[in-house]
Amino acid sequence: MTDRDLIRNIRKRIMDSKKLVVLTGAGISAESGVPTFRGEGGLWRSYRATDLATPQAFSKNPVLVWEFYLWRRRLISKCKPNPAHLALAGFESYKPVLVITQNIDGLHQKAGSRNVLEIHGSIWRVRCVKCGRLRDDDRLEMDLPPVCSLCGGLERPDVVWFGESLDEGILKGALDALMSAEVLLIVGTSGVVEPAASFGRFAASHGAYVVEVNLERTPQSPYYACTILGRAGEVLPELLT
Ligand code: BJW
Ligand code: ZN
Repeated sequence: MTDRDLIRNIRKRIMDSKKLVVLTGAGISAESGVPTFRGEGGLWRSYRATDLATPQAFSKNPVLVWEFYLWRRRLISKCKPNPAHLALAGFESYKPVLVITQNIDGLHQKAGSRNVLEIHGSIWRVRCVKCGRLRDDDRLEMDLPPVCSLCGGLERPDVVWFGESLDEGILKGALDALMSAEVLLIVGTSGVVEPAASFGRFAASHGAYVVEVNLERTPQSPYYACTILGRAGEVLPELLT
């Protein structure tokens, strides 16, 4: 099959299905200017992003971890949704779309997507480590570390770090959708971080036609119906508009 035929085939499957389910990772925001985790962008000062995204790093040095997240807030605040985010949001006028995202940047919502499950949390929310209170917080500057006005506990970004569990309700929502998906689009994720790395295989085992869009093949590619090699900002508008 030529690339053109493949794209036409996938478009038809999407158009014939009741609902589109999408799993996104850092790669979908790369063309907006948000650095990915693995690869050149994944460094801040001399630290690897994945070493700072841990409860151990936060216990050891909350101010350092907060500086990293504030730096990312400032960076993300300057980024706009790209044609990939916009194509997904625009597709809601044809079909129901559920976006399951590992990204904490909020760019899907900014593009207009209304049905987004943020399985790794949001950089725009904080959580008190002592009393658990959640609150929205979009400040780009603050005294560090922030403390809870209710109990005086330390506040942390409301994101999911390595070794932490995903929110049960959100995970269940994602698994339910994956189980009933006819087509699953997986965009810009390296497929190495669990449990999201297994979502595509899970959906495929329940009958979904799974399409991956990435610059390169991933360890999960062998389990999917096909991989389209290309930039999300170019491929998604081709598939969805
Ligand atoms: C483009 C592009 C363009 C670029 N167009 N494409 C089972 C086996 C082994 C280990 C585990 C396991 N179960 C759990 C674990 C431990 C751990 C894990 O998976 N470790 C592995 C690394 C080995 N998982 C967890 O701890 C999870 N918790 C959990 O499972 O709890 C229960 C449990 C705990 C412990 C043991 C057992 C069970 C939680 C994971 C939380 C991940 N958190 C982070 C940080 C979030 C907050 C923040 O952003 O700061 O989430 S880490 C980081 O990785 C972030 C991302 O969401 C996540 C995934 O990264 P992603 O999105 O795939 O980005 P990249 O950079 O890796 O890839 C980008 C891709 O885009 C590349 O492929 C590019 O080619 C592509 N690309 N430009 C298209 N223009
Ligand atoms: Zn508190």
